[in-house]
Amino acid sequence: MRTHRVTLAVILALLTGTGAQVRAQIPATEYAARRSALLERLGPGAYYFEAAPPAAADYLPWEQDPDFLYLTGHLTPSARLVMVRAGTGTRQVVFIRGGSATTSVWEGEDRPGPVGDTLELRPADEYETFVKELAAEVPKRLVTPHNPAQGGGAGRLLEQLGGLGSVEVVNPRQALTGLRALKSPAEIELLVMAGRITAAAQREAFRATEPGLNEFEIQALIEYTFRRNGALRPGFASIVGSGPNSTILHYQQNDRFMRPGEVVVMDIGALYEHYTADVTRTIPVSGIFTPEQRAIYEIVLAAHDAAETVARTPGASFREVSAAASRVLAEGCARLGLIENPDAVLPGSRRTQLSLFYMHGLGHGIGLVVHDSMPPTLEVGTCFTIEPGLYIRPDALERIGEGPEADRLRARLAPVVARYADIGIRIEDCYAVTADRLVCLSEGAPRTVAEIEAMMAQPSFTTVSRDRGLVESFRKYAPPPR
Ligand SMILES: [Mn+2]
Repeated sequence: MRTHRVTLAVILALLTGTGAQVRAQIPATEYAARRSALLERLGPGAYYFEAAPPAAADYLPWEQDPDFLYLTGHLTPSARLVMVRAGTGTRQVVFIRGGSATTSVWEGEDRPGPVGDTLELRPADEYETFVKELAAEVPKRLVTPHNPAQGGGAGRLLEQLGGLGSVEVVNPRQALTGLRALKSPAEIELLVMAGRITAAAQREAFRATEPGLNEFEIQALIEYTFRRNGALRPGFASIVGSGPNSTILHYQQNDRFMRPGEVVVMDIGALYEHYTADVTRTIPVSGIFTPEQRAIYEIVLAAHDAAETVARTPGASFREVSAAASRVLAEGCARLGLIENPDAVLPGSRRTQLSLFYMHGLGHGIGLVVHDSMPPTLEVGTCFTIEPGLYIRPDALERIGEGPEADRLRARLAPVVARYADIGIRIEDCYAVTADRLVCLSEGAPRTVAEIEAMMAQPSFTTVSRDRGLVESFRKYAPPPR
């Protein structure tokens, strides 16, 4: 409790960029605690985890396996973690490749794991000897996410313990998902930084967006803002979708020239020390919302607010948070005539009419991956997103179904769908539940219509250095505009 209270002050200082200088990182003791928690949950046996293999070619970027990173903090490819719990004793060993003069030249020195960790470090080529010397009293239980039947390090360990049939093989996936669902104060600090940087990128994008720019120019500005503030890279493929692309949920070509009178959806997240934020804003390309865009926007914003209000209630379940948002979306769509009434379903189906325009869940956990695990109720340590959206795609009419009743509904909705066609709106923020309150990690990104329009009127530093001729020449290669 006390730790969380101290941490809230730190979080607020980080959010506002004031106060104590904090080196945000996961302490070695925390890695040890994560491994102990896993051993506690899954009991005696031999545990085997493998780092991600090297990239397919040495000029390609490499990423560590999230579970391996979670348990060790090591950023070395092909490393192995072996833990043995037998009787009252536990051994924890990491096998890493020994640096050679050649790897130093090509790849630099290996980054060691967290300073002060209690893990025993051994060179990779001692693995075989270690396995052979494993005491006979090791329980015949192998905990590993890897398939030992496929050989490799896990297979070798299985063989030593007695082989398939005589050894119980346990997949730790579910236990790790449970552990990773709740974030520690140190993890929340990293997510705070990820959220702050992502919000800064949204603000730069607001200032720069204008008709005639290409989506990739906004993407470049966003990712430039990530890196120049210390983020490693985007935590997932950046989505910058204008006009009809605003209604494609996971659009990522980002190569269309934006036109006046359209909206642009920007769904982005900075990866900071391997923890990713996830923040979406939707803005009018021309700087002012049209009445139609604004009508949809205000519904999504109201749904977002309703969800956030429920999320602030101690002990709320995410299902309740989600239901609050769906209700507001349905009522708003009914008001505009996009659906017949808030509870209306599709003819001959149990699916709601709202699902024609809102096709995804309200949110998800965030952490080492953008869709990380989270518990069903918002306990202290839960880090998650709220992201309602409405997407008015002309093909919604085709998804109504077949038959006379469907045809009648299609005819009734067609003019309304035509009026709001190609408007896609998503508003997404990320949150952390602390002992004191729900902290919005992305509050630096303006959200209301007035705030957005005011910020879009501000000058951007990028306009001066844009090479218009170079960018315009892309039209020659771009797909024909819709
Ligand atoms: Mn998301």
